Amino acid sequence: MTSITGDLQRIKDDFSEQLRGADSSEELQTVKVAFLGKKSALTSLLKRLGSLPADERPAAGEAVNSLRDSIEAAILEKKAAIEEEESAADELKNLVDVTLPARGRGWGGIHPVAQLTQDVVEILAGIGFSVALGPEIEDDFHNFEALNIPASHPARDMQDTFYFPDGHLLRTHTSPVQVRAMLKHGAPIRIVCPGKVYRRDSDPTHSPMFHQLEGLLVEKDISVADMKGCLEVLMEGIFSRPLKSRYRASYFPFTEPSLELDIECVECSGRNPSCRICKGTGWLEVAGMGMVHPNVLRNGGIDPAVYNGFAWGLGLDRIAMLKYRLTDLRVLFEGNVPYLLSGRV
Ligand code: 2NL
Repeated sequence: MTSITGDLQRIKDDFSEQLRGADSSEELQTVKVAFLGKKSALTSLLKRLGSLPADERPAAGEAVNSLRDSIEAAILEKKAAIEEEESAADELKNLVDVTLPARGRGWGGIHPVAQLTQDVVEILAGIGFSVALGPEIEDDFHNFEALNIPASHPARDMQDTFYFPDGHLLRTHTSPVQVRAMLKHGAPIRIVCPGKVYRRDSDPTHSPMFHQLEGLLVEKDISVADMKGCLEVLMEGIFSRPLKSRYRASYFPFTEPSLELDIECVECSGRNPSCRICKGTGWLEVAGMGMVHPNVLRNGGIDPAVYNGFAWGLGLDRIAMLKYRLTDLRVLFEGNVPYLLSGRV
């Protein structure tokens, strides 16, 4: 019995120590196998009982079984404690902090050309203009013929215009919208026509698609002075300050007389001989215009003996560049959202 008592004490101490060190379900399982499994010291002790003298066997057996029971009980107790701890830790890990702010969806922004279009439309609404829109796929009549553009005009060339096999084309300016509006509504009329236009042109300073904005006013007794006044309201509105302007004689088939408008350089006001914007000229070309040609009025169903008026056209991309101080036209077409939203424009 003495030898067994010592063994039992050693197993008991050994177990106590290892149980203390086990603090996960896995470690506890290892301890359980080590002390209750087939290869455990306790099992081999049980096997040795048979070799003891008969009178010692009952007490020794009882002592071994009692230790076995207390080990089993201790393991169960520890198991419960560990499981409780583990599930508490698990719960903590899955806790949701409902006070955290939502992830958000990122900010949307208005494209510079869209912003400028809105601004121009609003300025012109203030002096009686409404917006007119039309198709981007046009026919020869509305895009060229009605505008007094002769069959021989270079703009009609395959080299400059995108044609469809059936003779339709991508509009090369927004003028056809105005032709359609004259035919539909007649005179008097005050409309502004912003939109995409297309030309077979692609290099660092030309995009095959760009944005134009044209305006048309047809009433009675309209003069070049009315046209100039209108364009000056527009330019002052766009650049948020009065700017000097000058007009140069020009030529368009759809207007007579025809003029081009230059405004004072928005960068240097003519004070910098090496200005990168005006190239030292002090002036920026911003629009073409003129008194609507009688043939164009007629083609629009309006009697030129009764009504007259003016029209203008300007490139929105170029004006957006000037207004927002962009140095590269391409940023307007690349769709680089982080750049467009960076506040650079
Ligand atoms: C330019 C020149 C211009 C027009 C567009 C127009 C439209 C009708 C009748 C007469 Cl329906 N004219 N539009 C007139 C003069 C110039 O644009 O340099 N655009 C970028």
